Amino acid sequence: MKRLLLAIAVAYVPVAMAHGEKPGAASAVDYSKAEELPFGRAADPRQAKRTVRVEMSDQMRFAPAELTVKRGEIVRFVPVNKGKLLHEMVLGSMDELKKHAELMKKYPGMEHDEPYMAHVAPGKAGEIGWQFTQAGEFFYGCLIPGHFEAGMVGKVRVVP
Ligand SMILES: [Cu+2]
Repeated sequence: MKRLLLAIAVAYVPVAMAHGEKPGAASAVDYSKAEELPFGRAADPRQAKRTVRVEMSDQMRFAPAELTVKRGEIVRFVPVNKGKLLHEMVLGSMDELKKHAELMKKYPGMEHDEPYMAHVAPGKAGEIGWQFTQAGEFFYGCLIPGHFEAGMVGKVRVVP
């Protein structure tokens, strides 16, 4: 099943991080080789001038549910799980998130791990370093089956 996801998501896998490296191994990642995706690229969270703490709740909400960043800005996201359920923060376009959510529904046990997502256990915090290289509207969603559909989605407005 992982294979199926990879086949579908292959265009979105930054080469340098495609082999199961965890956030803890970030120092070993060559971010200069991170693939440019339609919604930006993986970036070293230590280079971020801005940290955005995003709380995730069992009410199926992100807080904040909306933020504005400047094009080119590197953001260090710290998703914090305030609930009792597993939640995740996945960055992407609305189209990609919807497709991915469908896939998760079809294959609930599916493992997925990419630099633009963080799975966060109850009471824990994760980290995503991301550079928004394109202006436009992008999103973050929780793709645990049922959560996205319940409205667990937030918006990133990237201004030029
Ligand atoms: Cu969730």
